[in-house]
Amino acid sequence: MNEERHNWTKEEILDIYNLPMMELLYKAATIHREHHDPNTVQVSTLLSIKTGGCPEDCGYCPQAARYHTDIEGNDLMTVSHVKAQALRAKASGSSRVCMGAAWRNVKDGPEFDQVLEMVRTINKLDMEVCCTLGMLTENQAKRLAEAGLYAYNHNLDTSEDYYKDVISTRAFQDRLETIDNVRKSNVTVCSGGIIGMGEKLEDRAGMLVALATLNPQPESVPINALVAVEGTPMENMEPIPIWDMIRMVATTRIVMPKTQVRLSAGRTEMSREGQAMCFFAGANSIFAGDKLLTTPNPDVNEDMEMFSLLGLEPQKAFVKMPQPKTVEEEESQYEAIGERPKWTRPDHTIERNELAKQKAKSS
Ligand code: SAM
Ligand code: DTB
Ligand code: SF4
Repeated sequence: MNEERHNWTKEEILDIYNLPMMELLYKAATIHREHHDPNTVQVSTLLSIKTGGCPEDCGYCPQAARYHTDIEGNDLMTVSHVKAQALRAKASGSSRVCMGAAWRNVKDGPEFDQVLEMVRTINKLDMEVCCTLGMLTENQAKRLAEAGLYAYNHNLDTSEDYYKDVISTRAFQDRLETIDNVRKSNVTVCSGGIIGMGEKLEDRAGMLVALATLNPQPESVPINALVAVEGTPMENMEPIPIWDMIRMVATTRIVMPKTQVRLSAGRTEMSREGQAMCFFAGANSIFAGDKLLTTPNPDVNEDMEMFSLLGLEPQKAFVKMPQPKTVEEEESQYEAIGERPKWTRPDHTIERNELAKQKAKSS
């Protein structure tokens, strides 16, 4: 069994990334099967609760106020609008809702209170709820946790070296600090990045080092292909070949065996065969719905058709099956519940609380 390792080096990760393709796929698919059900994919719906007008200068982002893009900005959505959208998402097979706001950071006040109410509302629908709201303090992370937040998305986006070329209004270290604040609450961490922004392979490996050496590793890692939006500084970036996405997904799977690897932005440009290779290489989540935050995404019916073609099933929310360690254990679970067990990420909350207790005892 390949367990979580936190001492990965850039050289080791580059060696994995550059393996002959068949070798890489075999290795990644083998590790994938040790920790996950290869026929289950989590479906998460994105909801842009506050669009556009962001003061930051992220070079890839259509929501930065300083770029002249075609997006329609709006104020913070109402709780009832969010509830209606979440119900629609649930009805179409999503088990998770991820709410995004074009904010630099969260500010305490009525808007944050409204977001907390959205979290409570979605939680009551028995769906996993995730937010991506920019930088957070420890106290804000705790308040989100109390409201029932399941995950917080905060991407590193690229390597520390390349970060300065992409964003100047904040530093890589700021991102790590927010991730740390999330970790101090019981909320799970979702953090990944974007490929196709003109970065070198070393930057892709550098980003994976930064993620894989977090202890514990993020429960979820989205891998986005840049959506080059007119009006942003990256509007003329060449699209990446699908092989880069497959290599990136496979490498992520190998260095973060238990993590949920999300095949994120850029799927409208990928064939079904290409996406199937990504699932084989260890991707086990997608964002569904015809829009990501502001850019197009495949229609949910198209995705469900692809799932049925590939024999994939959407993962249920909060499935808490103990992870079988042996074939015998898997067989006995199978007999007990009469269907294939749905493997899920082990709950690190319990592990973390236990570790904290032990630490407190020994000090
Ligand atoms: N403002 C918050 C922040 O930056 O953390 C949350 C929203 S922001 C839009 C969430 C993530 O979307 C970014 O970190 C980036 O990885 C991704 N993203 C934004 N624009 C993108 C694009 N054009 N192509 C691919 N991914 C993009
Ligand atoms: C992530 O890594 N990708 C999603 C989600 N987390 C928030 C966002 C993708 C945004 C793509 C550009 C847009 O639609 O505005
Ligand atoms: Fe703002 Fe987030 Fe877009 Fe950067 S990625 S401009 S912080 S919305």
